[in-house]
Amino acid sequence: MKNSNSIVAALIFASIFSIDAFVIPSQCLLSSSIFQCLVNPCLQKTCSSLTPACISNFCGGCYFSLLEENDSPNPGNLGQIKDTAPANSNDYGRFKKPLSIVDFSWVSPALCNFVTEKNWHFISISTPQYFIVSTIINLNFIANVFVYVYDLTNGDLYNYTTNSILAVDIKERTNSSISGCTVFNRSSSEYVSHCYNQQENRYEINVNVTTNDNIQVSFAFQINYSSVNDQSLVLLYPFKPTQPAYTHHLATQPTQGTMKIGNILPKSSFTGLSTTDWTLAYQKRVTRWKWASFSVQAQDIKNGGSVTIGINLSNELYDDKNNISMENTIWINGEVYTIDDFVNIETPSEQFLTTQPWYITTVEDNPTIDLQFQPVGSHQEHDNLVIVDIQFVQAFGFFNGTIQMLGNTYNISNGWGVVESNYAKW
Ligand SMILES: *[C@@H]1O[C@H](CO)[C@@H](O)[C@H](O)[C@H]1NC(C)=O
Ligand SMILES: *[C@@H]1O[C@H](CO)[C@@H](O)[C@H](O)[C@H]1NC(C)=O
Ligand SMILES: *[C@@H]1O[C@H](CO)[C@@H](O)[C@H](O)[C@H]1NC(C)=O
Ligand SMILES: *[C@@H]1O[C@H](CO)[C@@H](O)[C@H](O)[C@H]1NC(C)=O
Ligand SMILES: *[C@@H]1O[C@H](CO)[C@@H](O)[C@H](O)[C@H]1NC(C)=O
Ligand SMILES: *[C@@H]1O[C@H](CO)[C@@H](O)[C@H](O)[C@H]1NC(C)=O
Ligand SMILES: *[C@@H]1O[C@H](CO)[C@@H](O)[C@H](O)[C@H]1NC(C)=O
Ligand SMILES: *[C@@H]1O[C@H](CO)[C@@H](O)[C@H](O)[C@H]1NC(C)=O
Ligand SMILES: CC(=O)N[C@H]1CO[C@H](CO)[C@@H](O)[C@@H]1O
Repeated sequence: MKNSNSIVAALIFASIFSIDAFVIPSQCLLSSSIFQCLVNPCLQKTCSSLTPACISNFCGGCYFSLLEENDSPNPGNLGQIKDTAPANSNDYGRFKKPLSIVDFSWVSPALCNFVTEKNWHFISISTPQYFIVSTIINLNFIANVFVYVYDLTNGDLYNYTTNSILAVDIKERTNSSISGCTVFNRSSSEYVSHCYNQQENRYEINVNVTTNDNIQVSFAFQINYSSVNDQSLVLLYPFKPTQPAYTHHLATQPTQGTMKIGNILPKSSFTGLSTTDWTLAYQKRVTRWKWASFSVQAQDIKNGGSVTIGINLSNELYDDKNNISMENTIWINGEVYTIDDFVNIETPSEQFLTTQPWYITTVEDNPTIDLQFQPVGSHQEHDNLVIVDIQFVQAFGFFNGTIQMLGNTYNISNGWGVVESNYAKW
């Protein structure tokens, strides 16, 4: 993203909220230049309940600190996963069913939520030949969209990535993961649309984009998912009592659709397994996380036969006070299980994140996880912008190893998925 764009975004953003005239800071510790802001980017006046530590900072740019600088302590364990949906949008806990409307207006007025809510919709589809990712991240003041398609048979990668200042190209926003659409639409040949069709019980993913190498990629996939019959992980997690995050994860859901890649692949049909994540969260000032996910057909070593296995394992972001992630989840033949033990995600050193193996292991048994992830490619965003500092690395590749659980041992061999290592300062 270009810096000038973000400055424009910061200025428009500040003026939308009709903020006070700015104050020249008394000192600039980190930067030699004082940036000439037209308005005070600090939102203290407008959203005081949410911005206890709002600081205007003009050192090198129009900075504004939306939320507290200090990390608050992690909450206690959120308890057993419940078979139901949350009762409402502040019923913190873990659930197998999603909410039909995620409504954070109890936290603060919509105007304040506009700048602090982050909506993230990630979808991955693995077919025998292709590994496909489609993601829409909407921060309201900016949106980031990326799509990539990796051909497992020859290593070709089709990559599309873009930003939309003030999210002007986000034409529809959902209230939940099980209704309506999130639509990025710049033109009839540049759109990414993620919808949930309640009549048909499926997600409908429609994409038409031109890759960085000028190849037109279009696909339409349906991901079967019944919010009544299928099990998912829904986590309503308090960063603080008044700073919620809602996230709805699915893995191993069957998917089918068609894809066309320029002159390379005529429109063809595919079936596969998918992994999805729909998140609406209040941004913390600083977030870090590590994450691993896949959906695969695995082999049951003891009993023979094949089972579907999905994982969503993370570290740091949604931890409880014992550093156990509240969203560590495993799906075995569609049944969801939470993992209430520490899962170690051991990354290679920074410069080898996207080339060398990652190791994912548990210390306790049941499950005993012993997985190795070999990166093959990556999607990276390194933005050090006026308003945000994002170091985002999503590597895709294959997992192999074993998972022992409930007396069975499952062999994961060449299971395609992704890992992430992130640092973001908003
Ligand atoms: C979201 O929820 C609000 C309040 O319940 C409602 O007014 C609005 O129409 C919903 N929007 C969508 C896109 O469903
Ligand atoms: C994108 O917008 C155009 C016109 O603005 C419309 O014709 C088209 O149907 C939209 N596509 C999607 C996928 O929403
Ligand atoms: C995608 O965009 C291209 C280029 O404009 C167009 O030819 C094609 O019909 C579009 N495909 C779909 C499925 O909308
Ligand atoms: C998804 O559901 C539809 C309708 O029930 C079914 O016809 C289709 O085979 C399912 N797809 C997969 C990949 O299981
Ligand atoms: C949790 O992790 C932090 C940071 O690594 C560490 O300082 C703390 O001691 C850990 N707490 C527990 C209960 O293990
Ligand atoms: C796609 O291209 C963007 C911009 O060049 C880059 O930041 C990103 O890492 C690429 N993604 C993949 C999967 O290669
Ligand atoms: C798992 O991957 C590693 C590294 O890519 C490889 O050395 C090992 O042989 C693989 N194991 C299996 C069972 O495929
Ligand atoms: C797991 O499956 C792979 C591929 O089928 C095989 O090479 C490997 O020996 C199996 N590992 C175990 C522990 O059975
Ligand atoms: C697919 C999926 O479930 N992904 C989520 C798992 O956990 C990480 C870490 O918080 C989320 O960022 C993923 O989106």
